[in-house]
Amino acid sequence: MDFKPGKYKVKNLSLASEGRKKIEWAESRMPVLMALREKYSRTKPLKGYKIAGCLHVTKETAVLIETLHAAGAQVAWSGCNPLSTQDEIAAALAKNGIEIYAWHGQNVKEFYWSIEQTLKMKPNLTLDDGADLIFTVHNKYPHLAKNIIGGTEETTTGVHRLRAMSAAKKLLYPVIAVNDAETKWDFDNVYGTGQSSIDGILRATSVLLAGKNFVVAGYGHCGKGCAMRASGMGANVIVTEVKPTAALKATLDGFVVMPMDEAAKMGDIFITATGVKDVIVDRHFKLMKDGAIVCNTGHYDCEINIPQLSKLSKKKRTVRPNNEEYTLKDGRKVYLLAQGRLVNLAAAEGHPSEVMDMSFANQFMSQIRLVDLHKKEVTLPPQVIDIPESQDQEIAQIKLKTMGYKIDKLSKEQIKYMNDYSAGT
Ligand code: 9W4
Repeated sequence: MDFKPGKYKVKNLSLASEGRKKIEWAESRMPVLMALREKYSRTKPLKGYKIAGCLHVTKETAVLIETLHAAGAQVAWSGCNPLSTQDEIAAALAKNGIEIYAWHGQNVKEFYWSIEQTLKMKPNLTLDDGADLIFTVHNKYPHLAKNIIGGTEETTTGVHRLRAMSAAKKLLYPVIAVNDAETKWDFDNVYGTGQSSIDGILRATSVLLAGKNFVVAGYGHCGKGCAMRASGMGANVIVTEVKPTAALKATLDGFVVMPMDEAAKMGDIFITATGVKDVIVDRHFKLMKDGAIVCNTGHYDCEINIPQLSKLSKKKRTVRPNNEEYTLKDGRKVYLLAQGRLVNLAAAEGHPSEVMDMSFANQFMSQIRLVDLHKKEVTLPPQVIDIPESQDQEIAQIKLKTMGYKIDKLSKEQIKYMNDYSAGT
């Protein structure tokens, strides 16, 4: 471990050059954040502001951190999941003078120790994924809240917990719900999860998707993304659902819909994306074809009932990284990927940088917005604050521009026509 109090604690500083190459690769795929860096490194609107951040230490997060830093902020960072920190990225950031406390495989004590180190700077802003940093301030260091003008939160779960806190009037400062930006959740869930889940399946199995029966459980945004991409690679997609409107959308999108009890007999590959438990259970394993592949991309690892699969099996062995072969008592084999955890994160690299570009541009713009309002002496209530529609459109517009696309503009007459209720048909 490399430790310099007040500066960093990371696994191994000598990994820095490997990490830097990965960060540079992400930079080349994150044009929105890089355009914002270019713009705000000139005016440095965050100068004099201290940001404590608690978010997965990945190559994409590094691009966000260095953009905040380039815009003038003093930054201190910790990871928000003990298993998601990439040590080479943490090393590259530490080497570049970013205050960071993060290493892969932290225990619970080390995890909170790291968060607490970032609070020693007495931050003016917090940036969270899962709200652990905000909770640490509220539960253990509430006196720090008086210096904090606001925070931002990345995920659905975090926003959900913060709304509950706000309803109970327990929130000490305003927090912007980055998750609820359309340029965040819609693109993350459909395009990010869609591609990275297929990526995880292929890395763990290297099977041909063309001609396979690919069963997607759940046709929410993630399920839709997986179905769309599997179909694009030539698989026959079958969707299972409990919600009539979602099932109807799946059929109109061209997919076959049926209950899991029927799909279980037909599927070659199964992916769960529902958010509920026990989607694939023992009666389904009993029906599956020999060689069936089963995985999950929903948030919880209980969508596939693994204890029941183990109980049905006489033998289990790892055949490839993130791929376990269960031999059932009648000799059939079922392959479980990434131990039923999120296959896109455990067996692949999560959302592609191009998708994180928009999520993190929302983080960056929200931090800028908090500082802007503070400078204008506008006080936000200590509640969960939404991203304005204009920020979503601005980020989408920059993304389009960096991709080389132009779009049309409404004329004054068109706007007038749209808003004129007297015009009739
Ligand atoms: N990563 C994660 C979490 C747990 C975990 C045992 C071996 C989420 C979003 C972003 O949660 C994240 N457990 C693992 S690997 C693993 C990875 N195990 C468990 O067996 C493996 C996580 C956001 N994100 C992207 O999606 C892309 N860049 C990003 O910053 C990152 C990580």
